[in-house]
Amino acid sequence: MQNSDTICAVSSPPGVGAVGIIRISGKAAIDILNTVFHSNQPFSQAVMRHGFIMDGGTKLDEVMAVGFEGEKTYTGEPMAEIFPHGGRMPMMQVLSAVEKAGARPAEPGEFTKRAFMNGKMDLSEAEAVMDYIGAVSSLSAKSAFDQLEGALSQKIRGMQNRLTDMLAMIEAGIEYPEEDLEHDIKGKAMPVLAELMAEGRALADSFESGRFLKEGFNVCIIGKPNVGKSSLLNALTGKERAIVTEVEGTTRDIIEGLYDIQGLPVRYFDTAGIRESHDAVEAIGVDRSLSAIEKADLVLFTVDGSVPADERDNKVYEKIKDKKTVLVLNKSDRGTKENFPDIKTRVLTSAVTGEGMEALEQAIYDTAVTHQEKAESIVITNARHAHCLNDYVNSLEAAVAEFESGADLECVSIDIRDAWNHIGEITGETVGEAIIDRIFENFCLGK
Ligand SMILES: Nc1nc2c(ncn2[C@@H]2O[C@H](COP(=O)(O)OP(=O)(O)O)[C@@H](O)[C@H]2O)c(=O)[nH]1
Ligand SMILES: [Mg+2]
Repeated sequence: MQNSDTICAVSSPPGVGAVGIIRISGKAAIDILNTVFHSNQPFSQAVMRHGFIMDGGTKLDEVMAVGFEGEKTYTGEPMAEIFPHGGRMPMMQVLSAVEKAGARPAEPGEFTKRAFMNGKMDLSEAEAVMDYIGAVSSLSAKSAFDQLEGALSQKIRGMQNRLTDMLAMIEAGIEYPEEDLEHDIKGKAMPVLAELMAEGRALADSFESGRFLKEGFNVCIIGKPNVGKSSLLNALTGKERAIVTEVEGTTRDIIEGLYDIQGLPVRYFDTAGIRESHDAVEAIGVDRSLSAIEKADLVLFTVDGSVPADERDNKVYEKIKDKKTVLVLNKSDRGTKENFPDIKTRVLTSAVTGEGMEALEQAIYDTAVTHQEKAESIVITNARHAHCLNDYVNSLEAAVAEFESGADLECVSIDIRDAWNHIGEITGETVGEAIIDRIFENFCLGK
């Protein structure tokens, strides 16, 4: 499928750089390139040329440029790339010359949308492009790149193929009812259905930790004043972000730090110590701490472990009881007292000597990434995909229930077809235009 119009956009990041990139895609890409770009050497497929961008008789810029005829391009249609000087004016002038020569400005994500429409990549691969660009840690980047390379698509296609085989078998049963194949079919289909369901569930469940790869794992440092929360933030991120003093109520706003534990993006929130405060600013800080608890994926409940817990610690514990919690017994350099025996996951730390920091990081990592998920090589990082997988599992469950209740093979086949379609939405095979548009709208310009 070819689009009738040719699009163009700045593909390098906004702002000033040494060299910029202007991309052109569509039927007229090479003609447009040849109109604006003048070189001593003739055009040659996929060969970078030196030359000048001309607007009529006016030289606008001295650039490198390259053109790709045919369909073996990112978008699956002819493309050209011009590398002007990376300033605002050179880029604007070259872009407007390209537009004057017949290209129209691209919409966000339109290059990748064309790649999808032209069958160069499926929807999950296209979505992975943006995830890869936006990846904040090495694990996020790896999982996005695997998806971009088709790891998820292959897995989905494998599941679909097994469903297709099963459908063929069921249809034979529907077509030749006299042969009484129903019992045989059920016997063969049930174990496969169980297997497919388990795989679907494992994938859907991997979103539990997979979402952290994209959004970051939110870790909130909570405790009464002066237990060493800000010192912990500084020790964990290796930066002096938060002010540390002996004065209670020093931290009044939420201080955030993004950090990487074994490739997992972790966002730490240092908060105001929770206590009753008559100071208006501090009271707002305490309110913010309380709402930060709500959003936290994990709470580091921090106490001064060198002294027994007091009423103020108990009050803090009341607020976080329902959250996933690691108890941090800080100030271990001054000794330790037994505290909060109910909390199983606990780490002794000293923000001053650095003792226990690695153990604390490991405890954080282990809460985010469970063992089962470590074993599952493909991780779902996209809520849309998790949703499709849940629908898929539900349809397979319905198929199993129908087999069990002795329903018509027709009914079973409808559910299996539904399951097929639900995972087809991940690769885009069975997805509607509105969803496709919504996905690409969120892309950046020029991608
Ligand atoms: N001995 C010792 N002092 C600490 C430790 N962590 C923090 N402190 C001190 O405790 C005081 C309060 O620390 P701060 O990080 O501001 O606590 P916050 O109010 O919970 O944020 C400061 O004087 C820190 O130097 C620790 O592990 N050991
Ligand atoms: Mg503080």
